[in-house]
Amino acid sequence: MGLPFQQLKKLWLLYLFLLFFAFFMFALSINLYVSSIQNYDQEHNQPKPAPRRRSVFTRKNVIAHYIGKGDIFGNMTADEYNINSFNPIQGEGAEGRPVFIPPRDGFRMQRFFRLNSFNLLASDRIPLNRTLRDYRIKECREKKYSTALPTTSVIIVFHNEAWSVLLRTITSVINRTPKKLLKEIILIDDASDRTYLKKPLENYIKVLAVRTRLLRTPTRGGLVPARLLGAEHARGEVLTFLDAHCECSRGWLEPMLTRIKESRSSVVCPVIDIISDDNFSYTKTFENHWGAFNWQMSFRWFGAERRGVKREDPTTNIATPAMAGGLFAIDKKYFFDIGAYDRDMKIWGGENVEMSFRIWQCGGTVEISPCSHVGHVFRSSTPYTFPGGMTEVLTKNIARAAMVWMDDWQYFVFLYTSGLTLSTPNEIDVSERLALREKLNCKPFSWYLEHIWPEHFFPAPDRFFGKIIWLDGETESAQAYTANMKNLPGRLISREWPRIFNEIHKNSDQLVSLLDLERDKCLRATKRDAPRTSMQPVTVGDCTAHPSSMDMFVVTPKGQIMTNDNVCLTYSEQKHGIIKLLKSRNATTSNVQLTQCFDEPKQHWIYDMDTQQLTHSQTKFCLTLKSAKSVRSHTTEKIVVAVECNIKDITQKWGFIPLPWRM
Ligand code: UD2
Ligand code: MN
Repeated sequence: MGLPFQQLKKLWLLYLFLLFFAFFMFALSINLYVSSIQNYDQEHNQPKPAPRRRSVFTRKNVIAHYIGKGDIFGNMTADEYNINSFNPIQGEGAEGRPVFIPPRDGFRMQRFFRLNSFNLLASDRIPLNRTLRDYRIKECREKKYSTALPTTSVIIVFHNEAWSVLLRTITSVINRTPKKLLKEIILIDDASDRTYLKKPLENYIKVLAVRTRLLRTPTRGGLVPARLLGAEHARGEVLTFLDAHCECSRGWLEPMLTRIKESRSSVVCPVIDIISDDNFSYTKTFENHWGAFNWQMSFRWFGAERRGVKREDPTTNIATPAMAGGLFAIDKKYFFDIGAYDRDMKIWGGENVEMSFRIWQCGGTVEISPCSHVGHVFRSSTPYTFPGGMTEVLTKNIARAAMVWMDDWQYFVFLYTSGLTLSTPNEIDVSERLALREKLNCKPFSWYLEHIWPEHFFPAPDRFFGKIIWLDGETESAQAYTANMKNLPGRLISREWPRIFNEIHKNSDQLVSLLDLERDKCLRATKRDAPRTSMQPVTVGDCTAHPSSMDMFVVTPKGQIMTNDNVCLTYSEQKHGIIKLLKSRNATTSNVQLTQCFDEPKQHWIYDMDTQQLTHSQTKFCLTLKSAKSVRSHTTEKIVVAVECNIKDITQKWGFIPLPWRM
């Protein structure tokens, strides 16, 4: 006889509750751990997924799995990470669909996640030749490509890559590339220690339908020396580089080769689609995007609509100031002529920015082909070791790029990138690369900013860069600031930014010396992370010693007040009706927000050196500091809003303190 129904129900509920509780605690601990390492990652160049049509940056769910190199699941044994557990199930992941791991394997899934910072169990269930949808836009699908295209060597470097992921990359290349164009595949093993990457891999590639060679670096040097080794051995006319965790989709290669045939100094990247690190689903990325980098020289994606670029033909390439780095095709001869790679860049990072500067400044172009789609597994952390230390290696690579290509702007990098200082250059020798720049007769960095990335958010000689302080009328520096500015000859014709910048620059030493970090209050972002797709209000708080970027701003001659990551001070009208009602309960709501820059009047501001008011150009409202009660936290918060101007109002007075950024 079984238990009575009521009792069974209770037991069942208890069981459900316990299950839920255990899951909740688990998720919580993961979440705490993740947020503790996320800050680190954010500063360290982790390329974020490329933009989709709607906001994608914030959507990535990183809660339900383990990230990083911790020990909460115990150390993995060599037996565990050497095992090749590839066990494909027919139809899994077909058409780029996600894979779900049965609950009984949940623990194993978490445990093996950390090996590669992606869900290995999911990948191991997907056949190597899984099908993908056709992700190209109609115009691209209909396009006819010449059959007389140059041949290519596909070069894939890897360090301890997972078997199923590496081989799916290779299989997708073989299956979706016309044989005539694919000269060979070159794999470069960057000193991996996984046993399945030794003899088993050698045997596997022997029988492939396309000639595949495996080279090994003598010691772990990182992706640059590994790619150089591959390039030196390549026999194709074009080099096509891929990361070891990609899937090429239909028609991926022809558009890139077509463009290179047409213009051999064009370096072409595919649209990088997103293969989920969680479930290996393949998600198409919105074509209309381009890449650049932020104040820490980390690569960033931006939407093309912000560039005001209207393309008549949606199949034409999009020029991009920077490439993500992993996936691109380049004419082989041009690759060597233009200086290949900076061989002294170690392990990971910086080489993509260096190459982008070099190509553009020395006469080439970097482009994204909207017709070429390749998926890549974006990860939230780096799974492998960083011999020499992550920060040291990465910042040194960045420093090398800055010293060779950025002219005056290199000091900005040394001053405001954590891990670098003004004395860093003394430890670095880039003479060979400077000689290359000389030989190739390359253009200056100012040209690059002006012509290739005119909407950049870096300081420039015709811009203001520094802190915006609140002149509360009481602190000594506020009074001194006012006194100083009153004596400036230009103040009566002061509503034009170029003149204001001029006055500020002329008096910069004096103004800098007025800044009292202990007592002054600075206009600043409320959150550490730049709002790349959403908005965040601004506040006034303690000024920070740099290199914090929370209270550093660039002002352009048009009156855009920009900060790191392409974020601008924006006037946005309050919503009406129910939304307004709901929002008004939250004190941090304001009609002034930091949000993505686009060249529109609602992001233009005017300053009056006489009245020290900062005015929104359209509404003529003044930037004002307000105290408001937060309903949520029951505390008084300071927020910055835009309201009617009042010349006597002390909460509307602002001053500009320039910061040094070049020598
Ligand atoms: C991005 C690029 C990557 C590279 C990097 C900056 C994309 C999709 N990826 O980071 O190609 O430009 O930015 O450096 O644009 N590897 C080695 N040896 C090492 C370290 C890495 O061979 O010591 C391999 C690794 O196995 C992989 C490739 O280099 O195949 C790129 O590394 P990643 O996938 O960790 O870089 P990712 O995608 O985060
Ligand atoms: Mn990668």
